[in-house]
Amino acid sequence: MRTQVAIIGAGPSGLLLSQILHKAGIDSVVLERKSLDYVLGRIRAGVLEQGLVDMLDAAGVGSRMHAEGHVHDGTELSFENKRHRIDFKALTGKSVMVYGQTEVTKDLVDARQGADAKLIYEAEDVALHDFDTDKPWVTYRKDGVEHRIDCDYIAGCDGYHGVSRASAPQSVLKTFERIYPFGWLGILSETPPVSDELIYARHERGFALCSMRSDVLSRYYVQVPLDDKVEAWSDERFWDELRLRIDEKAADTIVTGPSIEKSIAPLRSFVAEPMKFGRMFLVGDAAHIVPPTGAKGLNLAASDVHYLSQALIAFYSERDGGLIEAYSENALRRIWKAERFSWWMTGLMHTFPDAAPFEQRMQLAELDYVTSSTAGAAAMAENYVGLPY
Ligand code: RFL
Ligand code: PHB
Repeated sequence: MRTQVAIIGAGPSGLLLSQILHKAGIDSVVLERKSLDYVLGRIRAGVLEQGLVDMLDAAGVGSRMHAEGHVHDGTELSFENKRHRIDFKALTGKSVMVYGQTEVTKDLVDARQGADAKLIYEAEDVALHDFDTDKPWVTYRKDGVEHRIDCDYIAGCDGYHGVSRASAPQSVLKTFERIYPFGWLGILSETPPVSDELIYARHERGFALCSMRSDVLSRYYVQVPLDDKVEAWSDERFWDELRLRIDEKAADTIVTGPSIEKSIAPLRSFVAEPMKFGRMFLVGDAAHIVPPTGAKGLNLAASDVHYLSQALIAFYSERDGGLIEAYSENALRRIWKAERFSWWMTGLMHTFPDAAPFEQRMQLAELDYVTSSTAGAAAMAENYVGLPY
């Protein structure tokens, strides 16, 4: 088989890239290791920046998001038993969209399948070849049969544990990493959200987040030690702990119910440089991870897709390879700023096991500053709604 762009991974970055290229008349094949059901069963991000909303609209997959998603003009920070609102709209003129990554993925799959796309699930042993030449190719096995795809470019959209970054020349690859000494225990429950907007709560017992997917579906998280096991957290224990960490007003009004999903995710900051190796590109989580505190992971994957799709479109329509050469540099400039914001918000809101009393007071002083100074609030709001592409 031959295609113009071979895409590894059918997460949001691979699917969005494939859909945008399709709209521009560029052919691609997407290879995914897991089944479609598995991919659609993952509960992940929930907050979309305006930039991603605009890309989904331009890709022709925004209609369900506008009908079912919720526009949020601000968020709340809770500490010392009080909530403080950060008004995104007033401070930046922008808002965010609350709409689950699972739904974005589903909308993209529907669009790709509707367009008869080459979307290959359960592709085993994907391998990347000769991307340091101008004739790269990819191999995989499906139902016991070996296949080969010849292409012009390979997009590695296969997440943190994928094969693309592992295939890059390790002598050229530089990585930067911070592992945090805690994780997030998250639950999904069929209950109405406790508030109209997200609540990010700092408490001596640890961070908590009240988020949502719809008027009848809530997503809550509590910070837990890295070695905690999901089995140790009954629903009752989860709700009791959450109530202790949020302000009393929220704790008194929260509606609890059985969880329909419960999992623990570790927190990590990670960047791989560069993001281009000859004719192979890294995109999204394959190149970088942020702790979820700033809601940036999915949005960063989308900005990579923006830079790469524009570069490929310029190449195929005008034979101009300038943006392709600049892809890594352009994407990384924005990535490092989102890494900084996610690291900053994580440091501001979490309890660190070895934090001295002085550092705890610094957190509170910074929260007081962010919630009482227009400049402090504007800096947070500008980053949360998303820096320009
Ligand atoms: P994905 O979504 O990991 O997709 C990669 C795909 O590649 C496949 N794959 C392979 N396919 C073929 N061959 C191989 N060898 C392969 N190896 C892997 C995988 O099966 C998968 O389908 O990466 P992508 O597309 O770059 O998208 C990134 C986002 O998924 C990620 O950044 C966010 O989900 C991160 N994230 C959050 N981001 C936000 O913006 N806001 C949030 O609120 C937020 N919450 C979260 C999150 C991530 C979480 N994780 C990872 C557990 C909450 C959680 C719990
Ligand atoms: C979520 O709803 O899953 C969510 C929202 C905001 C975050 C992280 C996760 O910062």
